[in-house]
Amino acid sequence: MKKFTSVNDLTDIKSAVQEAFEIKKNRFKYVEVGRNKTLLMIFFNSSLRTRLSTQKAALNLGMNVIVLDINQGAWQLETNRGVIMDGDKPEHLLEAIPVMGCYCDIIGVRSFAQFKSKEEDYNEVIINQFIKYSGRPVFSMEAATRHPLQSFADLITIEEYKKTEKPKVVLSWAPHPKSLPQAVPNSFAEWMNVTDYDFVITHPEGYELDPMFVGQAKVEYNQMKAFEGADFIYAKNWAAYRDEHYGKILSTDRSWTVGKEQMSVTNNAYFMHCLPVRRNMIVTDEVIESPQSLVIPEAANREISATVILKKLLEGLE
Ligand code: AN0
Ligand code: CP
Repeated sequence: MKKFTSVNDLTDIKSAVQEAFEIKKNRFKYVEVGRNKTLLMIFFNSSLRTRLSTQKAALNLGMNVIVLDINQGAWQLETNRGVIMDGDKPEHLLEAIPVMGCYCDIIGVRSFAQFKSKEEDYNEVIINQFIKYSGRPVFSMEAATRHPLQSFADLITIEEYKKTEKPKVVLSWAPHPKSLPQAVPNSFAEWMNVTDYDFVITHPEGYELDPMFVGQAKVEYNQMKAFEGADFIYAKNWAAYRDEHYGKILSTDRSWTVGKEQMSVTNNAYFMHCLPVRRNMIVTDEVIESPQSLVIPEAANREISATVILKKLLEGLE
């Protein structure tokens, strides 16, 4: 594999999930694969899980790891070409990227949607520049429109816990006080759409996602109705995508907070969230602390998804 920015970079999802289960049984099985190889992780945004799980995955494979937080100690980077750099940014991404490529074999990038321009975000300008100018295989640690390492871990988790062949999986919007990217729900939908699960998306009107990601999913505006008979509830907030509302908060309606009442109409569903989660905004204490909550095993599977992907990227090195 030469890059990993979406589900489309995996040729065979089923075998990738099988490989994940194999690695979960013996996570050091491929400790020789990354010997003398260096992973560079670049963060433009904060992280707890991605930072730790990806680093752990690299260690599982015998790699060395370097981590750089652009906003803590690096030069502030100009990202637009043609700008007269007389402001507060001393370095341009166009030099920084190839320099970063000199010190490593594989690069992971976290660069969230900035909500300044929908076009810029949805063209994945930042991570695409890494792909173009670093000379290294690049993988997403959540870019502007997708978070594939998360979605892969989510799929592994559902495959581990499902009780029927084709579970009903519901992605539900939930309220949040800040504007959050669509990357997690976009990506989750994209991965669910390559399974044969019964996949439903529910959100208030105005929160429609890019149809490219919604695909064949059912969209149901009534959350209670969507939850009926569900086997998995996947909660997430996102800001509006559509039109002039792009990046805006249209609702903070706490009747959408996932609580006992909503869970009671499900098929004793498991609760999932990528974390970090705001309790009693997205989900009540009661639901996240219940035995049906998978948030910790889901986070644990981030190490597994990252190990599979890094292994594939290492195997693709010339
Ligand atoms: C980020 C998001 O919603 O994309 C990261 C989630 C993994 N969440 C926050 O910024 C709170
Ligand atoms: N789920 C996830 O990616 O968490 P972090 O933002 O903490 O990395």
